[in-house]
Amino acid sequence: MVAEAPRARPARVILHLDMDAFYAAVEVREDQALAGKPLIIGHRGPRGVVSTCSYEARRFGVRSAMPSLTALRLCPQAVWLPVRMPLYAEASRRIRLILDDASPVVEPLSIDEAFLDLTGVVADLEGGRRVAAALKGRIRAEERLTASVGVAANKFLAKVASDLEKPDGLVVLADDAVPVRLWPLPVERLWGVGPRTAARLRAAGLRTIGDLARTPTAVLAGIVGQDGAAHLGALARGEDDRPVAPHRETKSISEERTYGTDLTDPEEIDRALLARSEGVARELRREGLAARTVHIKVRTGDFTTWTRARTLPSPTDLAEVIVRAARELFAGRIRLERKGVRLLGVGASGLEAPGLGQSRLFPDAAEERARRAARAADSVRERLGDGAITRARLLEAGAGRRAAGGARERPRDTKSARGAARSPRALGRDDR
Ligand code: TTP
Ligand code: MG
Repeated sequence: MVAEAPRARPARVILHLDMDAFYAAVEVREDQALAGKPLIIGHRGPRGVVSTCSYEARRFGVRSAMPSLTALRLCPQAVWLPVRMPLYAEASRRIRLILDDASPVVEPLSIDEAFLDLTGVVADLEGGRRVAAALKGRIRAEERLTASVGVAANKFLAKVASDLEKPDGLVVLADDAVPVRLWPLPVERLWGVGPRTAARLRAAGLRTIGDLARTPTAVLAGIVGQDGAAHLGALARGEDDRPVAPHRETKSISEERTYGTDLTDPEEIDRALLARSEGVARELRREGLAARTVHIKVRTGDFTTWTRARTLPSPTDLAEVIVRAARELFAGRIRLERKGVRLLGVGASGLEAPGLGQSRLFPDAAEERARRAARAADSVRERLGDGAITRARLLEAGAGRRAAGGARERPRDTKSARGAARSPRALGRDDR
């Protein structure tokens, strides 16, 4: 018998797909009269923000998350439309079915983007290119929408590649093209580099990814610390071994926090209930979901843990509604006696996607206004960042989802009920 030679890990083929001007493109599909026009999706009022806009509007400098007033000034002739989430969620679901046909390993990142692992489906990056072209073709034919796709040996490079020739792009980024295509890009394009890190790097004269790749790790460590230097150095060299984590259906969304000092002041407890409810509501909106059931979890100073749940008359994604239920549960169903609150959590389950078989999920005008305001606030927070929110997913118990290159830390005091959910905020932001 001949001993088997140790085998190197096979090269991977990873595909990243991101729809072009997604909400705007869906609206154009619904009304061809909008084609070719500068189109802005968002609330036009004084406190509104732009969700997205057509590429025609981008020529005037309009961008996602921009205050609507700025967009109005930059492009007064633009057509404005409100966000119609059920429509986009439905398109997203159908695109997802197309992606599922191409690979058994699909990781959706947001409503309009996903990673596919094609290792084992195709032999090499050129095989990946063929799959990419076929996917774009099907999405164009069946959905009348365009997507931009990147193919590379890892998630980071695939994501960079999909963005290089947007819209309607298809870029295969081989490792040997990293110096030409990756290195000229600004450091902000790296996962984990936010405005603060970018400013620190800039102050050290490091502006491009190439600047980082050429800087010895020891020098980089002096600027961003040991871990940061290892992480950023690897990405700058085009290395990233995070796996594509296939989608698991979200069963519940929850946020809980443990306090260093037990909470005793009723007002403080109420603020905590509100903050957790807001986090959960925001995450529901981000996922395009609404919840039928609200849970609270309370651990007192003596480690007694209480969980209580209540079903709502109709599903919601609004903090006002969630906190009302959480307050009622807390006031009516928990006996604190004189003990303080050590841990407080709010959760939502019985999740449904609005618009998928549910025709009048949000029939109320006042609620719709509240939702619009909440979404506007979401966009602002998206820019400024916020605390982590955790999700418990089906099949997730025990499956650590922390991605290898994920850089961001979950706040120590926030965790998921099942202990294995990731922080979607960290992924969402780092992935941009
Ligand atoms: P993106 O993929 O970031 O943007 P996009 O698809 O509109 O444009 P492109 O990818 O071609 O650059 O986001 C997908 C959708 O998410 C977008 O159509 C609207 C929504 N969105 C917001 O509502 N607010 C935001 O701040 C961002 C960035 C996106
Ligand atoms: Mg997009």
